[in-house]
Amino acid sequence: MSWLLSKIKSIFSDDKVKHEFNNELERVLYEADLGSDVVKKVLSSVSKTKNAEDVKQLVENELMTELLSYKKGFILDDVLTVILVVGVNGVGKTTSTAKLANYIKNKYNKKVMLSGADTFRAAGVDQLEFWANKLGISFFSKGHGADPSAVAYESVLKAKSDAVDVLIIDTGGRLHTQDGLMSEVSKMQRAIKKSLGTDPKHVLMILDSTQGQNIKNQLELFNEALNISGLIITKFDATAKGGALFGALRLIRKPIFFVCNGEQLENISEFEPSSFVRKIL
Ligand SMILES: Nc1nc2c(ncn2[C@@H]2O[C@H](COP(=O)(O)OP(=O)(O)O)[C@@H](O)[C@H]2O)c(=O)[nH]1
Ligand SMILES: [Mg+2]
Repeated sequence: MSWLLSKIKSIFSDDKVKHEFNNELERVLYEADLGSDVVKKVLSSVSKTKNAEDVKQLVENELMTELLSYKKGFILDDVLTVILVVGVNGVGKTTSTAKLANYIKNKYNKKVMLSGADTFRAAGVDQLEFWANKLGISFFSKGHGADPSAVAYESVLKAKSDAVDVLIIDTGGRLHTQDGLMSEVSKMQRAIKKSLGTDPKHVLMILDSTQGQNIKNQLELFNEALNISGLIITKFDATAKGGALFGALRLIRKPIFFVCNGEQLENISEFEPSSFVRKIL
């Protein structure tokens, strides 16, 4: 039995007066990290139900409705599609970049190139190059310590001259200050526009689903600086409660394109609301 269902069942099994019951249920729903909108909707319809399964079904329906609004097809351009991958340190940017490259290469049979702009860490570039070699796709970087914007700019020119279909640019997530990080990624976005002639098709933000409430700050910060196009949720295999994501997502309402479920290349799939809901309930 799911965590939430067993909690709900235990509330039903006690002989409680109605307002006590509602308070208990409210507490359990918040404990599952569901947002106040979802909790209010469930509480307002709960008077019509008679058992725990009904309540679980109500929660499930509310979540499905909400999550469906985050589903949107991941579209590539016919000409060079540039994807900038951003997020804080350790969330899974480099791993997700490799997974996404593999996914696009296999699903669309496109020519993909990776660009390593995490030049801040000594191993940042090597880690991505390892994946590019493993996937048998081309790789561009200027090595440890190079200016990330110069890497972005030049990799676009290289991708154009090599008739690449999809260029994915991996970035660093650690600088001395968050302001520094935001101005660096904004500068990269401008550098891409200069060499490409248009904005990158996608600015994908990587969110680590195990990070709970921190996700909110990260999302606001990056979205304000970059107007992100959508999200990749990582470490969904390792998160205990996915509910905390909802509050954060509700703030900016950007599509979730992919969900990652492990460290292997194939552990990426397009966002499916139903599997998300199963994980939470
Ligand atoms: N369990 C799990 N681990 C992941 C997932 N994605 C990334 N990781 C691990 O998280 C760590 C940081 O990943 P990395 O791509 O280097 O993060 P970056 O600093 O954002 O580039 C590595 O050990 C990855 O193997 C995932 O979906 N599930
Ligand atoms: Mg990295």
